[in-house]
This record gives sequence, C-alpha cells and structure tokens, in this order.
Amino acid sequence: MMPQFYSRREPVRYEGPNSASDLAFRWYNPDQIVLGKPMREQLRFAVAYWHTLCWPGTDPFGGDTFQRQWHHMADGMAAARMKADLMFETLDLLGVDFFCFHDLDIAPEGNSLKEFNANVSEIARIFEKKMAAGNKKLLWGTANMFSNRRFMAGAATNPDPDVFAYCAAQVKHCMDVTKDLGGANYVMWGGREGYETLLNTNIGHELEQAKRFLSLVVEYKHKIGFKGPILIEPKPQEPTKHQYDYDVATVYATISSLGLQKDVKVNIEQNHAILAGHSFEHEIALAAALGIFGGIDINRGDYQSGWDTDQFAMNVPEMTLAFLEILKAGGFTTGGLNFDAKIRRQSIDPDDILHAHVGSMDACARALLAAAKIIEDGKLAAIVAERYGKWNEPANRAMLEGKETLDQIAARVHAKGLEPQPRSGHQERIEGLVNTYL
Ligand code: XUL
Ligand code: CO
Repeated sequence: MMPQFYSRREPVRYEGPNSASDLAFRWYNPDQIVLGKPMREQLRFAVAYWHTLCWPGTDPFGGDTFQRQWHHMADGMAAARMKADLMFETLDLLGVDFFCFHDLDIAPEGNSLKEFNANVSEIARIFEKKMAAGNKKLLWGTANMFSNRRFMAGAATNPDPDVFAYCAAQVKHCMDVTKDLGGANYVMWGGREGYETLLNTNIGHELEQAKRFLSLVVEYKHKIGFKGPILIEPKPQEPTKHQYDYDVATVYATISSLGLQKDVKVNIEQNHAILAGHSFEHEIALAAALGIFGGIDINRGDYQSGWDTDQFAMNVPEMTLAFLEILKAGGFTTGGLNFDAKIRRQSIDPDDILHAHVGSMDACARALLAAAKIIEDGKLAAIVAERYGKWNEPANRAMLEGKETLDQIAARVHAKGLEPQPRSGHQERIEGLVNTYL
C-alpha cells in the first residue's frame, strides 16, 4: 500500500469565480450547460498517463527531480499497479471522466513482446474494474514505438522490415486492449517516423511504409469492429529532425491519398502546431474544413523555445480562439481534450499535479464560455457571412459549381466590364469585438 500521495482525499469542487480556496474550480462547472451540452461533455477532459505518472522530472542536463516511489521499485508490475491506483485517484480528485495511455506507460516491457503484452493486459484488467466502479472512460490508447532503442531509426518507417513487423504486432495488441476497454479513439503519433539525415534515408520508401502501416491499422480496426476513429497526431520535428506527419495539411495528404477520410482523423496538439509554424486555431480550423477534426492535446509551447515544452495551457485569450474553432466545427464527437502537459521539473509537490490540471481546466472553461458567447451573439459569424455573401448570387455560385468554363467566365467579365471593388477586412474592428467577450 502506498502512503497518501496527494494532500487531500476530497474531490476538488466548483466554488465559483469568487472562491478564496487554494484549490477549487472557479469556472469549470461540469453540469453547467454551454451551447446545449454540459461543460463536461463539451470539454471531455482526459488525464495523460505519461506526463502525470511516468515522467520523473528529467531533462537532458539533469535527473529525476520528482523522486516518486514507483520509479524506484524493483518490481515493475507492483509499480504499474501503484500507478494505476494513482491514475484513478487523480481522476476522482479532479472529477475528470477520461484518461489516455501508451502501452509502455501502464506496464513494463519485460523480456519479450509476449511478456509485454501479458503485462499490458494484466493492468488493463485492473483498469476495467476501476473504470466500471468509478464511471471512468478511456479517451484513447496508443503504442509507444519511440522509447526503446529498437525504434531509434523509426517504427513503421524503419529501414529494417523486422521493426515494421514488430510494430504491427505491438499495435495489434494495443488496439485489442483499447477496444476491450471501450476506448473512444485509437491514436498514432509518429514518434520517430521521420529522419535525422536525408543522406541515409530513402524518403519515398519510408513514406510507402507509413502508408502501408496506416492501411493495415485501418483494416484491423474494421476486422475487430473498433468503432472509434484512428487519430493521427501531427508534429513537425522532435525527436527526429523531420517528422513525416508534419502538420494537418501533410497528414490530410496521406489520409486522402489512401481514401481513408472516414476512418482516420487528427488529434491536434497546441505545442506541435506552433512548432510547425502555425497557430493552434489554424490547425483546428483546417482540420475541420477538411473534415478530419478528431480531438486535441491541450498544452502550451514556449514561444522562445524550439522544442516541445508541453506546459499546462493557461492563456485564456489564446485558448478562446482555439475553442471558437472547435465549437464552429460542432464540438467534439469521439475526440476530447487530453492534457498532454507536464508540470515543470521544479514543481515537485504531488499537489502541483492537481493545481496544474485545475488551473488549466478553469482556463479551458473560461475559453469555452467566451467562445460560446461569440457564437451565441452571432456578430462575428455575421461579419464573415457578409464578407462571403456575394458567392450566394447564382452567377457566382455557378463558377464554384463548375457550371462555367474559364473562357465563359472571361466573356462575362468583359461583357459586364467587371471591375472588382476592394472592401475593408476590418481586422482591428473584429479583434476589438473578440476582446469584448473575454
Ligand atoms: C509527443 C506527444 C505524444 C502523443 C502520444 O510530442 O504529443 O505524447 O500525444 O503519443
Ligand atoms: Co500529444
């Protein structure tokens, strides 16, 4: 039995914006209806196993700052059971409904894939009981195919076909477990699917491998009747110099070239978006426009660092723009909001984990409320609708619908003496308007 980890046993409560408590929700009120749905359904929060329970506070210059008991136990399965207890305790304290994991987060590898699979299944059976008892759900599962040295040159895109085959076996088991646990999605983040130098890389071959692997995964999803989508998580670089699933546009090219838009969507992470030179809201809006929006990994990258700092997201005005795009897209369906975020390595108190999640859940709630106000008010949508309004005129629709050829359009322009009249984009007026909702 582990000694009490957090300083409290009582779940964190909603106490409203004026609460003086050290630890309380001020904005996240799970049952409050926002745009027709309770906040808990609008937000579908998930706690990430890896950052919360697996990362010990290391960085390239220093070791374990957290000194958690389970990182220093000889019996890996006993440590895994301790982490499982703690995950469900964390979910209860935060009032979060979902969690997410990599296979390697939940159980030790042992000495063979067979042993690893058995370990993963054993912990999954523990999850099953705890999920039923606490009404908790799995947002997604995924396979860690980037930590072990066998994956140093990639997983499915490895030059060695033995690694490709090994990955198939590992993903098969992880999909089985995810399905057995009623997972809402299955995620693929291409941890080392990329290259360090083109000099030793056959990029065309590796892209073919990636596509074949994705096709195999989708075929297997249908074979076992896994209902949720496969979510690819784009990232432009880190750990490799260049990752193939660079951003939403690149992933869309892969998905659409295979005709898999119905089965494969994207899980968009804030920090990955900005590493790719985009804003978070850009990636969400693009995915929604392309019909492949799945879910998000909420976190915050540092704008001065060129790497994935995975900080807890706290910036309400910025997050409002992301939630606006999510709400415009109709909100989450199978996907949700996974806290792919880690406390800083100096935040060594166990309760820092709670403060991080509560602070970020409140920030999400405020952003959601502000975005909902923008939508309910309708002023912004009216401005945009008006900006594109002329496309509703039959002659203009005809151009879009392919009813006119280039030379027919040209003839119409000349016959009318058409001279386009520039109109203001009103950017500052709109930015000012958005600020009135915050
Ligand atoms: C890494 C990352 C992963 C995925 C799951 O940058 O975001 O944790 O979310 O593999
Ligand atoms: Co992520």
